[in-house]
Amino acid sequence: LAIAAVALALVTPVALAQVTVSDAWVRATVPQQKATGAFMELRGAGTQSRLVEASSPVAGIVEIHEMAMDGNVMRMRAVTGVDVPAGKGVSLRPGGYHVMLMELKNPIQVGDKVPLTLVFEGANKQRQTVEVTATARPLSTPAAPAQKGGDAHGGAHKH
Ligand SMILES: [Cu+2]
Repeated sequence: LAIAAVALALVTPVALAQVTVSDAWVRATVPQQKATGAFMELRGAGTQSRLVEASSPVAGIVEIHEMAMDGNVMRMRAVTGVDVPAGKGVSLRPGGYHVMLMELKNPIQVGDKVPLTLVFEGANKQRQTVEVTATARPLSTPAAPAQKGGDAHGGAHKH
């Protein structure tokens, strides 16, 4: 009976009640690099919610950033959050939204597992915390076509 209960718990559609996060990864760093980006796929819950906060033990400061073209220069800026519409997918990826890890305590090596805590806020202001593990991928990952203007997650990142 206990086993049946566990199995039932696994198939209960909790996923509908919360945002699901998949394919989380972090860009590996080179020595002296103090900031990098974390990327992932978000899948909206049954109702609209918003990624409002992120943290990680590997970084002193974690912000939610957006990259966008400013004239013909790609810039990034901190945003107050990322909306995740009900049931819709939102990508955090190079060239767009990302979780910015700053004041890195150590270089992030390819293959490292980086814990991230994401906080989502629902329409009712209720907060939901999602823990994910992001795997570090090489700096040169050709993950997006939007890498014009150099890699802003390298030494060029300024605040
Ligand atoms: Cu950034």
